[in-house]
Amino acid sequence: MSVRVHHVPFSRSFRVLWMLEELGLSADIVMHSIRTGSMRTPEVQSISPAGRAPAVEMDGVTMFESGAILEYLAEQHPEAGLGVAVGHVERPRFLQMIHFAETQASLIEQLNMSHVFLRDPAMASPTVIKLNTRRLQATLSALETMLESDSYLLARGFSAADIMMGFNLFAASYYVVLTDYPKVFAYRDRLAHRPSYHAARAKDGQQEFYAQDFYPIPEGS
Ligand SMILES: N[C@@H](CCC(=O)N[C@@H](CS)C(=O)NCC(=O)O)C(=O)O
Repeated sequence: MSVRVHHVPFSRSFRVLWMLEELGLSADIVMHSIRTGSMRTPEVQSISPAGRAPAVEMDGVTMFESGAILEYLAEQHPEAGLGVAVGHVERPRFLQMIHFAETQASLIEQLNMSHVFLRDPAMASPTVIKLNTRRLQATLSALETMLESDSYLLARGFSAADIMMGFNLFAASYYVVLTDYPKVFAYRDRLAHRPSYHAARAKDGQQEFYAQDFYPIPEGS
């Protein structure tokens, strides 16, 4: 399969790089930057009209939306066992977790906007930051109740849903103390030990968002 990925380091397009490593597929990776707006070109927007990463071409098929791309790749490569077939007892949970990952990612995105993307940090609302942090914490509490020890999101084992969620957990820890969620913390560690994760990180590029390791809720919120 010939694959071209428009990628922003440490963004949701990392999920595609990770999935490709799980599948043993190589890709032509085109690097972009959110700060320079380099996704807003006719070439990228012909694939992803909103100019967002990931935007991919796979054997002439173009797609955006990381969850849809991962589901498609899993369907194209059923032998890898990274998707769940229609009719399988775990199909509802698979779909649920793919989409829940985006509920969580949207909260991280809001926090990124408040903490790292505004030109003047004084423009951010401490109240909104507090609310979004609490909402992010609620998604992690939910995940904590859904995870078993020594497991992935599905009882049948590692799947594309873990890639969707796993990416988030490396970004969430800039805003929440992940050790407050022991099963989630152990789960992230489990994911981080997968060779595919390391191989994808080696291709990810330098993140240009975070200037510190942790961004607490501001005083006075
Ligand atoms: N739900 C979409 C979200 C895509 C998205 O918003 N990507 C961000 C990077 S994580 C982006 O390209 N942002 C560009 C911008 O905000 O200008 C997905 O999962 O692919």
